[in-house]
Amino acid sequence: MKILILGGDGYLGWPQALHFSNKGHEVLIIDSLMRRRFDLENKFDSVIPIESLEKRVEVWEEKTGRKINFIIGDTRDYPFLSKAMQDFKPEAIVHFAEQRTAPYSMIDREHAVFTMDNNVIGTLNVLYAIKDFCPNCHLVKLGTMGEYGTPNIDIEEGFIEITHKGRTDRLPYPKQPSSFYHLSKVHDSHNIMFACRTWDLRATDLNQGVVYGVETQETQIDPRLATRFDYDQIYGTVLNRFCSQAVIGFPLTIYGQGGQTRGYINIQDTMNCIDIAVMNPANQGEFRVFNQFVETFSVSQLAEIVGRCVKKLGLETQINHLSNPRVESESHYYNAVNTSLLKLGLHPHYLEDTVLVSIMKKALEFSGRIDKEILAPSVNWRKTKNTL
Ligand code: NAD
Ligand code: USQ
Repeated sequence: MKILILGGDGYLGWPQALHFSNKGHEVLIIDSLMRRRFDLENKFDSVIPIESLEKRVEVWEEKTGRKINFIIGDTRDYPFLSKAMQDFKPEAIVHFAEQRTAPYSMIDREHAVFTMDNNVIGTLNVLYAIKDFCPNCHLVKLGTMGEYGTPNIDIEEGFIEITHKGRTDRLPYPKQPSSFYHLSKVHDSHNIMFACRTWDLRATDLNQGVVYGVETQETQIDPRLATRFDYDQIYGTVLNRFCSQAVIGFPLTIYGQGGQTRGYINIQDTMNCIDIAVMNPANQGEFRVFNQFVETFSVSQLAEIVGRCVKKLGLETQINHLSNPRVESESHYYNAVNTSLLKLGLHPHYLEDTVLVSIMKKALEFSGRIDKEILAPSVNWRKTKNTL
């Protein structure tokens, strides 16, 4: 199958490209490298050293004999995107190419505007390019569980059946996101649903939970194939951050009470879920939503597990309840459905102690690269101007 990976130089896009290439698919990566530019501009870096995209594909070919092509370009550049689509003619597009953090989108007006422009306009261009050049191509789009927020009722997969004044309909599940980043995903979902209904396109919106872990079957083939391991206050997700903090003895940064509960997924399961979505495409005209996570934890539970596991490496850690820089519920009901991917054959990897210890061992190996200065959160949701 011809698979286009948008955002294929990122944390998830790179191992996903390897995953599909390893299975014999023809893979093309498009990436604007905005993520690497952000690190260079702000002196942030991945805990695990990562190679340039050019080197990555070179090593992949050297190790496996398989070729992955790439083009540096931005989804917002429509002439560029449409040419790439016409030349490659993908049968599936996996779309990771967005500004993907909540704190980034809340730094100030400029970062909020960039997030909306990059994500919403980029995705709109992808929809136009599919309609104009390959209308049968299946779009697999990375959304987020954060689109739903934390309602006081069960979270369904994309849609909810509502009876109102005696009449019943299946409607999009109400969205109550908690950052401009998460809102950009809501806007994307609406645009994609509209395009499927109006132009008969087909798409799967994967509402993914927080991802943790750094190794997949393919990245383990050679250290130069490693994917990024973010731990900083902007791009680091909570469990990867706690692992990095624990191995350098930095008190774990729980924001507020720590009752914030989210869905979590191991990076290897992300690869498998996306594989399942691509191999079982939506029908023409169908807009499908899968909730992509395998288990839920509160932040406090994660801190407790990390504290227990780091002891197995002979280390101790403390917990620090910081004043919450975000505006979010710190104690709430959370029960989300995630059965679609399981029904299609997902065999989940759960957060066992051995898994966490192996992530921490990786962080320990490169602990000299962890900069304490970029661990503490400095983006406050209540302010319109924040400095990093
Ligand atoms: P990442 O920032 O590591 O990777 C995204 C890649 O897309 C980067 O390489 C970046 O340079 C590229 N990119 C961004 N905007 C682009 C544009 N306009 N044109 C071309 N390339 C562009 O992020 P990630 O963690 O790999 O996340 C990938 C996707 O998965 C995102 O859409 C994110 O919202 C979603 N997601 C991630 C997580 C997580 O925990 N990491 C959880 C749920 C959903
Ligand atoms: N948190 C802490 N301490 C920290 C970091 C985070 O307590 O040091 C808390 C946050 O306040 C939040 C929770 O942990 O309540 C999760 O935060 P996060 O930064 O790990 O995740 P989030 O901001 O939601 O974003 C991440 C990814 C994003 C993806 C989302 C999935 O960056 O791309 O969309 O996870 S979800 O959370 O399901 O929306």
